[in-house]
Amino acid sequence: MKMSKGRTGRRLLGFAVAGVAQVACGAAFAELGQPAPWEFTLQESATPVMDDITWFHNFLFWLITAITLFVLVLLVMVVVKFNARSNPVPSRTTHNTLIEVAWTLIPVLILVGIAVPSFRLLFLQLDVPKADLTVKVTGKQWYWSYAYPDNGKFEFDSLLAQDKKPRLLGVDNEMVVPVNKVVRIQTTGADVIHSFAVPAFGIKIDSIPGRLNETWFKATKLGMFYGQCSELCGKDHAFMPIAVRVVSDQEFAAWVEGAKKKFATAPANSFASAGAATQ
Ligand SMILES: [Cu+2]
Repeated sequence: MKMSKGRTGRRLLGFAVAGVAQVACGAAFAELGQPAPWEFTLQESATPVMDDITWFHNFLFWLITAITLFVLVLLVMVVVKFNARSNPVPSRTTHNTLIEVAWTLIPVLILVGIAVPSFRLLFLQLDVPKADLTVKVTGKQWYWSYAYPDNGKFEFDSLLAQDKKPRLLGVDNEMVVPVNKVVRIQTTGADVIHSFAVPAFGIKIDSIPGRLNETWFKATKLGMFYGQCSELCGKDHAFMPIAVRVVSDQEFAAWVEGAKKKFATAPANSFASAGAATQ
């Protein structure tokens, strides 16, 4: 189907208006701890590590934008000022020491400027501080198991709950952690490689059979935080969400007491013990 120029223009204008409206609404729709419709930014941060990731992402974004615009301006200048019509007798200049030093040195300085916060962030992620509690996360086809070795050695399975909101993110048993406490995550896979990822916490770490990977987070906000398995692990890869509830110290202590009893006898626990038995 052929469109007239006017119609194409109107369509483009329509898309542009819709885009701007979505940009304006994107912030309004953004919800803590979960994705939002038409959201295109990073999820709102809930840990110091994610604060740094967000800062670094924005820093790079503006840097890249400035470099791209600078190169665009240079290209436009070349096209306009130095084409055959406006510049019929080209200069035969081949070297300019000052410019050559500058275009070597300035990119080096820019890369060093990127490297410093980049390495600082890497070390922040990789150096696990003294942990207040450890949660062992086991990825299984296709659900997660959480064990709390510091809090009474109970383990439970967390499966997708079809009836819960948000759709495809709600689970039957959430992982629960206290607010403002350093939580060490130790993760492994029981069958194939999975990946434990919670965007608002800035963590994503592979759960590999036969290995114990380690990461950490310190949630500074109360609420529900969702993530998903982030390594293709089989047919139900998309249906093994991660749900973390961040609560106060008192609520956490109460939850631990309840969980010890609930998961000592819960039938769902057979999944966890079945996984352990086959290892
Ligand atoms: Cu998986």
